[in-house]
Amino acid sequence: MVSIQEVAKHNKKNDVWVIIHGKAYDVTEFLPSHPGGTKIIMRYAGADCTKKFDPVHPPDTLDKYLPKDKHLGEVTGGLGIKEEEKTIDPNELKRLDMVKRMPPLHQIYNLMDFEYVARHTMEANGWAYYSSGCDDEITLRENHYAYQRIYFIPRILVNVTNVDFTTTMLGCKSSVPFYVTATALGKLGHQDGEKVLTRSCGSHGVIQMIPTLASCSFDEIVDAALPDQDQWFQLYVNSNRKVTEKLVRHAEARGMKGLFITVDAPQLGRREKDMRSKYLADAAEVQDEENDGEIDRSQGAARAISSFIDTGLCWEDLKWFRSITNMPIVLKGVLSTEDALKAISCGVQGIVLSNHGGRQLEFSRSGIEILADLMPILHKRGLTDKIEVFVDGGVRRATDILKAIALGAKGVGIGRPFLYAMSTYGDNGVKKAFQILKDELLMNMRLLGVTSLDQLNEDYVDTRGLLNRFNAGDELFHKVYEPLDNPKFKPK
Ligand code: PPY
Repeated sequence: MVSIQEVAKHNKKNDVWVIIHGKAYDVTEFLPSHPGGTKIIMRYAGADCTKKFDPVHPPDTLDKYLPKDKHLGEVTGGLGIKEEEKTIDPNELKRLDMVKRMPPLHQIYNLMDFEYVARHTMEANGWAYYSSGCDDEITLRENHYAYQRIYFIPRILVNVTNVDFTTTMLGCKSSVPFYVTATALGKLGHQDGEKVLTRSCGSHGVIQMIPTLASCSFDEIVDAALPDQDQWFQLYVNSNRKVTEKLVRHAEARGMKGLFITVDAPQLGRREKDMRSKYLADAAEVQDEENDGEIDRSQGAARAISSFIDTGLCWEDLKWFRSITNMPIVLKGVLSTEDALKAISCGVQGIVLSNHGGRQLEFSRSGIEILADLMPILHKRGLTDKIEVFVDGGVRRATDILKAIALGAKGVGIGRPFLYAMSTYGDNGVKKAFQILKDELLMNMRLLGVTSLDQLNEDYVDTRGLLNRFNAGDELFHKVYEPLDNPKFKPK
């Protein structure tokens, strides 16, 4: 046991204690190696940092990374919450008011509606982190627009009384041809983080891809699943390959049915909404830095934790991955036909045509556009059976999913919309999002004149407009899309 008064005394760089969930920790020696930098810890030196700590650290972090003798025990004498902000920002007051007046769930009709509510009710940092794209967000918007340049060529007079949209992806049965793709830091949106997605997937027969950078620990997420619920694991390759190997072996031991190696993020893209929001939130800190000349400006939530990712990852490493796991290996982030063909020749089981939700390389093409290029080549070379092709980015409607399936995708990854459903209405929100997509799938398959997904092919879509990249003028999208901001002038 240690008193709160005692903890408060340890607030200097050479002697730092913090309180997390009512327990004190000596982080002095750990300070220089904190992936998020020293500044953020120093802001909470001698005080409670639970609220800042939780969204970005799985609960087993302290046990894993801080030696036992630095765990100082229960704190007595009060909660120790440092007074953070003296005046509440008017935007925050407006947000809190809107939280109280959230539309009831029955008024949510489509996935954009969740995004609209999220934009107005999520905490600023969480919204900025989830919604951010890279640079000018041209790619982020293009991902969505690209689907609007494809039109359907339906068939009539087909008996569509019974429609079946179940499918199999990487050998896993799924109730739908989409999966919840990996997105980091679930606790920025909901206190239960990724477990909300797990539970909802369980109740709807949807596959979840568990992110390396989840807010919950990997085991917590697996434990939240039903016994027969299939999950995949998304991997950020750590430069310390021992750490990577341990993660992969553990994932396999815990029953993961696919290993999705992220290959498009040797360095994190520049997400300026995230950076700017962080900048504003930490304005006081930056001010201090300007005064003492120590420049360590916040880079946003994402860049703060990305330093471990191996910039040296390359094609040769795939043999090593094959030697340490029997899980199907999928490369997530393929953006060219050339790399897709290379992936096949390396013997991986799948690829995801993805530009990381428009968060990495600006002006990378949308997954759906690359799919339309790639599949005819695979057909011509007789390679379609060699690999499962997935696509993600910009999907908001079942029509988007059906276009991808018609063009040869095995399944479609959806990320942000489920985060927004989770952040606004929790489990019920995510379940409703699944149900909306299921209803849309049923209706649109009937209207297309197909009763199962394998009947769809490229003859059902007109892609002639696909390469005319232009802004399709989608009204709902423009209402939820938050334009990039400019710097703020100092207050008078
Ligand atoms: C992303 O933000 O796009 C991610 O994929 C997660 C992430 C977060 C922080 C560092 C690296 C990747």
